[in-house]
Amino acid sequence: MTGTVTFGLFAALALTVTSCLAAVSEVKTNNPVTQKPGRFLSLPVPQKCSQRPKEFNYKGRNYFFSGHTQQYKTSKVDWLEARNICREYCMDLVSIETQEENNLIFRLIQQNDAPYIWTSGRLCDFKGCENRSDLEPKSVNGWFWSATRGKLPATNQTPAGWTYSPWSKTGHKKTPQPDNAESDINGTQESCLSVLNNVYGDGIAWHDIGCYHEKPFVCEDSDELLNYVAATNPGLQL
Ligand SMILES: [Ca+2]
Ligand SMILES: [Ca+2]
Repeated sequence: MTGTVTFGLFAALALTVTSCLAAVSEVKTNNPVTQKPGRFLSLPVPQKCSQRPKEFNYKGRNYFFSGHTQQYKTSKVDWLEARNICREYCMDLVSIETQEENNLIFRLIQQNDAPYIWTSGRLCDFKGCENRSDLEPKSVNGWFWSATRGKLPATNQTPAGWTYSPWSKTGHKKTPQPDNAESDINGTQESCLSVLNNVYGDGIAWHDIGCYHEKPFVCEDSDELLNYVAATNPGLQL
């Protein structure tokens, strides 16, 4: 029984690492402007998990905004670095599954006048995403939350259970997001999901952005990493 549980945890972790390696190789190969070779997904650090910042709790998960921590108060980092900072705390970049959770994040941005934040949203445009008809067209059906590997609703309609679409109606090209606008400028794919605060006179809204851009971030508890660290560190307070 214990063996099965342990195997499950390792399998889950291996899957995370595998999907991340694919993401890393994508960042490296598709963004020549911003190549940072040899970057991998960070593993959780039990002591950091135990002492992770718990700014607020929603439906049993803790969150924090980097701008509210001593250590990352003024930090702006690229998407992968942001994920890795969160992951060392047994968290990951925020995944926004519901309108209620989105409202919480929008309010956090508004109250702090934050210009933008990273989320774990990612376009499945790397190795392993080919030949997946269910993800086509990619700009509509190809987005997922890296933290949970859950798929995002189609980007061109109001998600089921929501009263508005979180994606901006405008951007650099004055067309609805996601627009992959930077591709036309320098060939960089806009493969990461950021919430921008009125950058295009569009209020607080979701945008696809090149993953190399440096931004503050919001971390959310990762069930997967917390379960893994709990199972491998009996008695650790999490
Ligand atoms: Ca979430
Ligand atoms: Ca865009």
